[in-house]
Amino acid sequence: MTSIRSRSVPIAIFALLTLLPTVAAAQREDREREPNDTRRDANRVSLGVVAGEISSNEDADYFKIALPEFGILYLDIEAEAAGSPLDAALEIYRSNNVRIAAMDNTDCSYDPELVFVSPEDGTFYIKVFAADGRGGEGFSYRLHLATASVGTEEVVEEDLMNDFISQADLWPIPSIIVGLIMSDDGFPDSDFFAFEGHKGQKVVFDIFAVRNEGMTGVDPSSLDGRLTLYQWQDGEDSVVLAENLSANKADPQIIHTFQEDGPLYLEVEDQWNETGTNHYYFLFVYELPQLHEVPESIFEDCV
Ligand SMILES: [Ca+2]
Ligand SMILES: [Ca+2]
Ligand SMILES: [Ca+2]
Ligand SMILES: [Ca+2]
Repeated sequence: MTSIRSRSVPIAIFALLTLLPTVAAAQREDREREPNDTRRDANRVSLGVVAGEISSNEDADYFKIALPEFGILYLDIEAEAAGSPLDAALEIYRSNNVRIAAMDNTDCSYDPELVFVSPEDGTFYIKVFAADGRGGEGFSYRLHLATASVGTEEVVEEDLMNDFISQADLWPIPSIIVGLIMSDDGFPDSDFFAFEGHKGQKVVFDIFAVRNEGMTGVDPSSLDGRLTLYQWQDGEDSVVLAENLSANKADPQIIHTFQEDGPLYLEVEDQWNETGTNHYYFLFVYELPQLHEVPESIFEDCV
């Protein structure tokens, strides 16, 4: 009993830290203030919830938020999950108007969610719009904003024997892995990793490669990455659960909620099958808070 008791204190503190973003999100709810169709008219927001509506086909809603360098911002749109007909999409811009992140759909939902790490201390712009160009009365959404923490600072190198799913090593959640897409024989390179999750755990798999451009002291990577998440058992075919190629030289990212206990397999590759000594990446794998209820029905007929 003594050993369980002595362990329970740090676990309780850890649980509290993990819950903090959710608590902060629940305390504050704002409503968008039109006009906010351009960056210049962006509504200033903070962590919490902003309720809005894409009220016409032409409507776009801009918000702005101040972030510290390397601050993690987790954005989660609740629209389809709440019965709205809106097919929402999210884009993030730096103050110099360069787009640094974009997301349309996640897993089996039209609702986007994304995580990004601010490359500098400053103001960032969030654009919410209809991916299919359809808006109107009732095309409502709630934008949840929270912070997250990776939970480790240890960076571990890939095991180079990882070219096939059967060679994947089991890695913990959280992990920060540094890897290289490179081969000596002219063939494309793939890197496979296995992660043991538990049912209901929401995990982000996030590549940092081209995003390193502009970060101080780091050469940009030439990797135009592709991520694929598989379910697999030895002796069986693998099933694709999620994939992300990223658009326009943005790094790929997958946010996935484990539907059952057990390992899932992640493949990292270059989407043009290019390799080289400058095709390096950092892979961040960590847990996210659950910011709102997700109806079971959304995941019907969905792996
Ligand atoms: Ca609006
Ligand atoms: Ca607007
Ligand atoms: Ca969408
Ligand atoms: Ca490899």
